[in-house]
Amino acid sequence: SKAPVTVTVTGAAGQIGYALLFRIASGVMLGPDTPVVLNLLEITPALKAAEGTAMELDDCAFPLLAGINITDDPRKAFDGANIGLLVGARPRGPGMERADLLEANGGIFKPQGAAINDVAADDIRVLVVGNPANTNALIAQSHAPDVPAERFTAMMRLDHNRAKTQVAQKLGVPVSEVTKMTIWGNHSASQYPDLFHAEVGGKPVAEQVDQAWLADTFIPTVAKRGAAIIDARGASSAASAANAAIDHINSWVLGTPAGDWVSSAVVSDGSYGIPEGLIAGVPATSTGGAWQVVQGLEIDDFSRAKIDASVKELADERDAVRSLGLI
Ligand code: NAX
Repeated sequence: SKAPVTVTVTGAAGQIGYALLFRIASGVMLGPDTPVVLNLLEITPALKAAEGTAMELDDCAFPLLAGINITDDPRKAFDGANIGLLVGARPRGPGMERADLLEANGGIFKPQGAAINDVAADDIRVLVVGNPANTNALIAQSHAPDVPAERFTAMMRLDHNRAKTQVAQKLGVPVSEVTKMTIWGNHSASQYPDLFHAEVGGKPVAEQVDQAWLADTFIPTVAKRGAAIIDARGASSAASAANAAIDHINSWVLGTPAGDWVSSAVVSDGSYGIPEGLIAGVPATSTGGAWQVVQGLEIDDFSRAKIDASVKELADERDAVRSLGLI
């Protein structure tokens, strides 16, 4: 049988971790033939809670779960890791300035990047979920000089899935009929969900909805969905975020379907005028375990302005972490 894949999950005792680990262990992320070892990284005060989650994982008797390790040491957690899901992050507290937030996250993602550099497996693939996800991914990537930069990604897939469902509900079609969705830029309120290239029935969605709905309802609904969930649930998105992380890794490792693409934040090669090195959401396919940016899409003035605004926010975040000495 196949050798187990080691999956490291940080923030494993948090609410996304709780929604994520059981599904990874069940085989939905890497497929029904791939055993997994779960390495759970937590801060010291949350180790006991992580142990509780591990007890429940044991109690599921998942046939594919080949082992669980729990630690508060990133160098143990990433030892031999093939996949890293970086979920644990420092949320913005009351009165916290942006620089404080970036600094606090630098304290998390710098050592994790360095540990990945030193002890992870050669094929390590990293998805950063913890916010600000794109910039946290940039921090980790910049501290892993021996790992190919393209192995560090950030999550746009929750926004992508949200956008697909908004379109499906608007047009009264199954979500599976919505293809070629793209979330450009930053996983933040500045993100740009693009309906000029998304298709239903082989035709651009933008031709099937009125411009006012697209600009004044659809885009803000997708961009502010996280806040709407908090308002309704009294807690931030967890199961949907975990689901999106699983989708992202599944697409990356097992490939995207022919004739479609997904949204992934990857290290920019300069495509679409996105400055090289920024980790920005783009349309992407995956084959052979590597992302390729979908090339050649025509970008009209409306989209150009939206993409540029979100990318500018990413460039500003990069400049801020650079001036703080975090990259
Ligand atoms: P929780 O607060 O429930 O869990 C976070 C966990 O991370 C805690 O158990 C904490 O002890 C742990 N942690 C903190 N610092 C750590 C460190 N240095 N090493 C290891 N573990 C550490 O948050 P949860 O709801 O699970 O959300 C986690 C992150 O995902 C947040 O940053 C959140 O903003 C982000 N999200 C990102 C999304 C995306 O689409 N990219 C959507 C959902 C979510 O909001």
